[in-house]
Amino acid sequence: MAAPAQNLRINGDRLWDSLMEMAKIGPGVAGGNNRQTLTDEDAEGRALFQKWCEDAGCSMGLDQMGNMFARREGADAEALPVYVGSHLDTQPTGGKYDGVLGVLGGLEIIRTLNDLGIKTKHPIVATNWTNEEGTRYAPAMLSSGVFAGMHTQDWAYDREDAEGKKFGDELNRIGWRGDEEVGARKMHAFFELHIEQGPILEAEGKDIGVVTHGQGLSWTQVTVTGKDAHTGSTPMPMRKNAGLAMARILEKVDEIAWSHAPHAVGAAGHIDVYPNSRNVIPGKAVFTVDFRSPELDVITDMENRLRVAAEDIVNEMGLQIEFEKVGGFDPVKFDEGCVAAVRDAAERLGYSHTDIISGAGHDACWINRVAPTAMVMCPCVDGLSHNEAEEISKDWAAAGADVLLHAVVETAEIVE
Ligand code: HGY
Ligand code: MN
Ligand code: MN
Repeated sequence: MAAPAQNLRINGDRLWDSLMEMAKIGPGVAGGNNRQTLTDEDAEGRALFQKWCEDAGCSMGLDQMGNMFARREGADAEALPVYVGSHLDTQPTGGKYDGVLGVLGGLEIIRTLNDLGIKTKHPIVATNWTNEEGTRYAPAMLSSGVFAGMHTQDWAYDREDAEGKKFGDELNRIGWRGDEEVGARKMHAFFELHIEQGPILEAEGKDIGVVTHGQGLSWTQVTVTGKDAHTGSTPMPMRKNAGLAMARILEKVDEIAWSHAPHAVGAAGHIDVYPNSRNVIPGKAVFTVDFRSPELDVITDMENRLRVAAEDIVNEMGLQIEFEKVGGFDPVKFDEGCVAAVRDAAERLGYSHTDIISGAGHDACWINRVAPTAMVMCPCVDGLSHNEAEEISKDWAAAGADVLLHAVVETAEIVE
């Protein structure tokens, strides 16, 4: 396959303008975004993405999980398409680039090929995966997971948010449930551009992360049950304080993760105490423990030690405990051919680059199970993400999209 010409580049201004335009939808309170999945804001962002894709001459597809597919025809209509995308949904205090850069980077590839009149043998399909974040509906990467056969659609439709609203009902409510069977689409390859969401690339002064692996993830929801009681009149020995038990368990979570330093990580981002009243000892605490590591046996060890430590704590305090696995995937090794296409692209374009393991989960981690897959990463300021202050530079965005363009076009094979 002929490699694309070195001077083949995307339009960085247009990509940046599109990022800023999309960021106006579902604004946060501190300059970032709150465009959570299946909200009206998500629907608005989807409509804008669809309009842009149609303006670029794409035909649109939509499956029964709301995954969006914008197809640019190839010279060989029978050839399996090269897919390129990420997610438009954000955290409640999310940034402007997490996921969005990958979706709009895919669109920018199509816009650039249109500008230059370049035809590829394989069609190219820009993609938006529903509910990558897993914040409103656990688990993360829900819809790419259904697409890859990791979850059933019925199970996904039954997932409930904190208000008890079901995923399937909300997808219908916003009018973005398609007819296509989920996972019926076959791919020649899948590429995802994403900000690193960590400090490595910026610290090492690298423009591009060539993602060889993704670390594995485990989400265990823990429910501790004690007894509501008065914070004033209840003697200390009589208390069954679920909040205190949770605090002791979270101390153990930190200790367990540190015991596998430097690569393992652990914390709880979701924490609810009930009834959450200033003068009531919490009778219940519900929290999700997030463990991650590039090594599966480390994840398994952390999960097992969590249960043993937590059981000991609640038994000693006379409380009850339940565990529910609400998310997880094994560490991922991306396709060597696709990874090489990313690395060769960075080299050809003269961008500094380094191999990297993804700390965060991505739709690519599931799609890698059904198609040759690789990721391109760009740095982010101070490695900060899942924070409204998330920031990247215009040059980083352009470099990442240039590399994505070359990797996609080389895989899709230029014909004229
Ligand atoms: O949790 C993750 O790693 C991703 O940001 N959803
Ligand atoms: Mn993301
Ligand atoms: Mn995210």
